[in-house]
Amino acid sequence: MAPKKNDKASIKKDIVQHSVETLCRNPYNLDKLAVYQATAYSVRDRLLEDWNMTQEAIHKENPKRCYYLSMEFLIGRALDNALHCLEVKDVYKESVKDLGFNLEDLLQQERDAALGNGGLGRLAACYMDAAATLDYPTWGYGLRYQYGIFKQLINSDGYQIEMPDYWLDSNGNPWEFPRNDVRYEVQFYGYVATKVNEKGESRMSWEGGDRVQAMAYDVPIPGFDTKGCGNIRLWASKSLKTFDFASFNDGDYDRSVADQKNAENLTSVLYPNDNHLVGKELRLKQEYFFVSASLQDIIHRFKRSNCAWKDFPDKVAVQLNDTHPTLAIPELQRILVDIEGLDWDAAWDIVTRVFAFTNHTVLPEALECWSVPMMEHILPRHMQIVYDINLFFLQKVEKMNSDRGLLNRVSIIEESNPQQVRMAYLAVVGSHTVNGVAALHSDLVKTELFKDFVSYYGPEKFINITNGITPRRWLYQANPDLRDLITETLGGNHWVTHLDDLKGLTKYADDADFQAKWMNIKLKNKVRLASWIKANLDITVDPRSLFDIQVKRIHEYKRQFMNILGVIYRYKNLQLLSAEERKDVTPRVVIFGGKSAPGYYVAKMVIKLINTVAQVVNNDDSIDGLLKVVYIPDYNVSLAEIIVPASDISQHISTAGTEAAGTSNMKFVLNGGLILGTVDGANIEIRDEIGEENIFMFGTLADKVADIRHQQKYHGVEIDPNLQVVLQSIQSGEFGGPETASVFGPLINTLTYGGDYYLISADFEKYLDAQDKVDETYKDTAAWAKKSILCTAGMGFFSSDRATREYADKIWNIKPVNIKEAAV
Ligand code: 6GP
Repeated sequence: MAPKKNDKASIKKDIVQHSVETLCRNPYNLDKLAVYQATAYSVRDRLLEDWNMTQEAIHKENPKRCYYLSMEFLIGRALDNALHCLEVKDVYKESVKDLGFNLEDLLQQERDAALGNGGLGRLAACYMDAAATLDYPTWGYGLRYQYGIFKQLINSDGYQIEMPDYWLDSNGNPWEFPRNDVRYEVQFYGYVATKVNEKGESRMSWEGGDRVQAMAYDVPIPGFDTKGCGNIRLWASKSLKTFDFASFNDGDYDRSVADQKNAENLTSVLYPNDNHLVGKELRLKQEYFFVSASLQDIIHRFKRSNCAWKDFPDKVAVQLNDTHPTLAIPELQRILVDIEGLDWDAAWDIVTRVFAFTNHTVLPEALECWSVPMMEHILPRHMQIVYDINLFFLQKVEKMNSDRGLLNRVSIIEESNPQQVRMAYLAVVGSHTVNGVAALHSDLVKTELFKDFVSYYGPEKFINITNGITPRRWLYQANPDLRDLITETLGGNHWVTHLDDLKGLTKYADDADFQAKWMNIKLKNKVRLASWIKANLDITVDPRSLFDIQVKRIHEYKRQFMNILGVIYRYKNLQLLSAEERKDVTPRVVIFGGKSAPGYYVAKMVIKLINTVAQVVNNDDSIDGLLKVVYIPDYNVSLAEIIVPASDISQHISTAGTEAAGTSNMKFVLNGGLILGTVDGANIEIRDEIGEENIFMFGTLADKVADIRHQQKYHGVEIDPNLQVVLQSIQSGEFGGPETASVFGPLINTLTYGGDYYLISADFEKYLDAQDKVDETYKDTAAWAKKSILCTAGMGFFSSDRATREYADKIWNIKPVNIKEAAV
């Protein structure tokens, strides 16, 4: 087939052709949605050429490959990204213009692929972008949820309301290729029997139970400045029986389709919890369905390469994105021993050379445990295998150290009632390498979370790979004016794939002309966000105010509560100032965004408080517009692309030791936004890279947190006096009246009776001081501009290209494929 041509006439012809032939539309009756879709199909055709070439190149070279197993991929929109990667955005803009449409309008028609909750899922998407850009033979595997993360509405009372996100609506999804021919069976329930094989050996066999089918959908992931195109293979569950004729003939119409519905329900919805486990049976089934289908596919591909099992670890690396895919460990062991007939030790040697595990949190409520009776019921053979893995592991530990306490502590089975399988321990025992996602976090992984395992295995097994973000989406695409200025200043766009080049901006940090251009772009981005806020929320904000942003999942540990308490403090202070004093105040717009897990009561109350405060502050004319509070509903990847470039300050204020890394911190700084943050997660490394004079840091250090909690337990919480004033103003009904005030009682109690676990009171004064410093610094525009430029200049390290390379070199042991040469 002749390759697609990228001149305007060909592109227009392709779009019209898709409108008529794919979408069945009359060319004289096209709306934006139809033209978006036709455009998307035409871009997909172009991607497909690269996709095929890449897969062929990998197939020919047959290198070691890496598979990134993740229950979540928070991809966002695809069209704009693909246009940039294929370097056809300008010609497409012209082409759709000729057809009577504006490309930017068309881009807004696309629904986000929101198959993830937050940081973990977005990180997976950034790594797939980098792997494609760097030509690594890496595929992602995930689930094709029909409903992504819920849509968040804020009702008139300020509460979060959840609506289903049926992103695969009747319009179809141009960004996936259904693979009707790639299907596997996945088994659940049943029992374990002993069977004698042809060689007369007796083997365990998993029998009976239910079966569903997994069908593949491939999502192409374009690389930048390469012909390479990566892939995420998502599994959808299908019924093996399409229709039960017996029931149909008996008149039982519901039952005749029930099987199909039940099977398809399995991958219907993403669990909406971030950093929190909800131990539902359906979730466990999703996890097993996912790893079973993925491993069958990986093994199928491996077998085509005619290698022996002993070579499996030289051909295959599997990265477990947190514990969610950990069942892959007992599943591969089961396949090798029960089906392929390897002996236990040989199989276990292979397993432990294939898997590596990334931990993304030390929060106890997020650590996955599954009850043994539930596992026994759904996966009877896997439960036996987990017991055996544990037994052999504990025997080895005992040889080294027979301390009973130690054996209990490292056991994969927790002796609770009922017993639980500790998935993180299973992941550690079954992997060759375990990594944390920022320096401090990886340290805590070694010294706290897995400390007993470190003393058994030695420290080398536990490494750090600091997270990274893709500069393609998060600067090149989201901030076109800054992109152009950087490209012009550095003399080309080499920096997009070599982010360390940004260092070259350092020498312009003091240049007044450059500063003016730089700050003008920031202002333009703030105007863009202000217009969005006006159009969508009918709130007027002045783009010359300081934009102070905190957007991320709502979680107690992230302390949005502290932020809004600080806003109340600011508001009360403003009320006290004279007209003269007000002249000296830096006007602020405080912007929040983020979803709470539907069942997370305290987080939902924080959302309610923010909205209640916003209502009062925004309608109080007496403060001369010096403070505005905005809650942006339904925060998602596409909104982030508008919000991130518009920040002056963003807040990353988790209690020290709780945020594993954070990745939005990197996005903001990359776009010249300063950070107000705690000494936590990747904030620390960002400080080291950009210089401590360019970041506002405050708060209790991680190694002091436990002491303070201990003190509070015995002596109670001493509430900071400024905080006391703020709490009283809430309790007195200043926000929403006395009835609303009582609604906030339980939230306020988390600071007092609950023991202020997240140290809001302990950090409050330092937080306010840091905020004062921000206000002061912002008054000196040149000093601020310099800091902003140095922020961007220092961010080279945080490219997902660097992070992905580290995974490839230190864990996966894979090399890039030469796509052009191998394809000829
Ligand atoms: C998140 C961490 O909370 C965040 O700090 C980190 O940047 C991100 O992972 C990527 O590494 N963790 C999760 O989203 C999660 O659910 C189980 O962890």
